[in-house]
Formats: sequence, C-alpha cells, structure tokens
Amino acid sequence: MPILSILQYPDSRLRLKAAPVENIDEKIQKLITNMLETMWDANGIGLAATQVDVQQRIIVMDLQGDRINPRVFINAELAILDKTPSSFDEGCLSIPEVVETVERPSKVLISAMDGEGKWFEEEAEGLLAVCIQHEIDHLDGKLFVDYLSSVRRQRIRKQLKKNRT
Ligand code: GNR
Ligand code: NI
Repeated sequence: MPILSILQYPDSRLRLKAAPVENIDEKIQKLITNMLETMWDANGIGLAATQVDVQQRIIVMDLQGDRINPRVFINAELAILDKTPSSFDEGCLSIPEVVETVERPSKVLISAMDGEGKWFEEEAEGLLAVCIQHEIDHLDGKLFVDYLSSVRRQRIRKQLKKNRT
C-alpha cells in the first residue's frame, strides 16, 4: 500500500478548503485505504485529506490505534451540543513535535457518511470530539496553531525551521 506524504506546516496547501465528496467511487475507496495506511505509518489517530494534498472532505480516524476499528467520516458536519470549553493537549502530523493546549467545545453532534456512503449521526465528547473538530478544521484550511497567540505561533515556526535544517 502506498504511503502518502503529509504536508508540513507552513505549507500553503494546508490552507485550502476541501469540497464535499460527490460520490464514493473506487478512486475514493482507494484514497481512504491509503489515508489509513499513511495515518498508521505516522502513528497518528486521525488524518484529513487536506494533509495529503487532496481537497475533498474525507477524514480517517483510529482513536485506539489498534487498526481494528478504523473510522471514516465523509462530508462530516458538526453541531455544537455543549459549548463549554474543554482543554486538550493537541498534536498534528503536519506540525511535528509540537504539542499545545487547545480549548474547544466539549460536546458535538457529528453528521457524516461512513465509508459505504451511509449517513449517520453520533454524539461526541472527549477524544472523539477533539479529534473530529481538529480534522474538520483541516478540511477548512485551519490548524490548531491558529488558536494560539501570534507570538507563540511565530516561535513554533522558528523552531520547526531550525529542526528541518
Ligand atoms: O495524531 C494525532 N493526535 C492528536 C492528538 C490530540 C489532538 C488531535 C490529534 S490529531 C493528530 C493527527 C492529525 O494531525 N490529524 O489531523
Ligand atoms: Ni492535524
């Protein structure tokens, strides 16, 4: 299975907005398989298509990381059920080695299609709520560092630049 390359911050392609998937054909199925392999290979718990330079609204997730119950969310939308902020220390495969505390609404309702194109709804709290919000942000061109102060973000950019050379 081909491992896809993951775009690294501050790549401008991480800022593109993804379009809804029109139909779940063989090409999309293959992309989902490759996204799962790429996520597992990188030891991530989630991956949005934007991160592999595909501007389509596809998210894969494996919160347990055991490769037994991978999840797929296509054209996912959120409604906030409880806006009380919850803090979580977030990381991102597109921003390696950076972990920062982010506050997000604590409870959301997910509406999405699964890998077979079947619509479902699911209430999410805890890690699932954090992760789905993080991934949908990717599809909208948003990154978790956008929630930090500009001073902090600047420091992260400098650090990443140093690590790369
Ligand atoms: O692997 C990941 N871990 C993680 C930890 C806390 C909050 C969010 C995440 S998602 C991240 C994978 C990733 O970058 N998905 O876009
Ligand atoms: Ni991410």
